[in-house]
Amino acid sequence: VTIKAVVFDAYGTLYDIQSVAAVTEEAFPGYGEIVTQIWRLKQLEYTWLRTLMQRYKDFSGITRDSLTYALNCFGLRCKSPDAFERILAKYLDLDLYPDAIASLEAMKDKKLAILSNGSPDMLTALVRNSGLEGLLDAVISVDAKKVFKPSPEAYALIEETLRVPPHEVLFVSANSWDVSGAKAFGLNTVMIERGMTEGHGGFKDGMVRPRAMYAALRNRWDDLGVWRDHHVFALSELPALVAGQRS
Ligand code: 2OP
Repeated sequence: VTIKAVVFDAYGTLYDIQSVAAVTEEAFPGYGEIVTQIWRLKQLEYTWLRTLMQRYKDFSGITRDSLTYALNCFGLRCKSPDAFERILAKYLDLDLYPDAIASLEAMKDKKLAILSNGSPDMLTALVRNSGLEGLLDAVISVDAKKVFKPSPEAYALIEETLRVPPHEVLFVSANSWDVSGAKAFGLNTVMIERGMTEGHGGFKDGMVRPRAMYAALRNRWDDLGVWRDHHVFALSELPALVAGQRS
């Protein structure tokens, strides 16, 4: 079967979530790095916990709650409500990975979409601000199902939206747990591996940098009993992979 659709995770895959570090550092000098990492770790944790608890709250609310958690860890207070909103606003205007646009353009003959935990308002803003609007056939939010990835119901939205069956879809994510979820559901998968080595470089004299801790927890492959189909180091490798893809 030929691949008919390529579907991307958003945060961490097309968009660099680490790009919030500058704005958190500006607001809280010396804490930008640690706040950034705890924010993202908690954000994902809350999606999983709320899905298990059947207490859905959209990703916009979860992103807010997890930023509050991260700031509270260090007794950090925003000088004004504006400052909090300014940090949060970066999530609507994250940096695209530099090879994203060229890679999507090179795969124009396929259906292209995002499937993300992000709420529709967040994803609409993100896609518009980054200029991806014209390149995507669909921007799919798990909000339609009120569960987060890696719940199978979330991945089912791909076929429901694009009308392409799972075995003709290539799902791309830099989040290992997301690749596992997609593979368990029956999609073809490719993991983008980024920053693996930071885990080693960031550990020195018994001290670990927050970003290295994040990388150790989230950038490595999790063995959850399924295996990814492909493995790349950058989005720019995808067009060639898709062109040669038969399964
Ligand atoms: C996503 O975009 C949260 O990275 C995850 O769905």
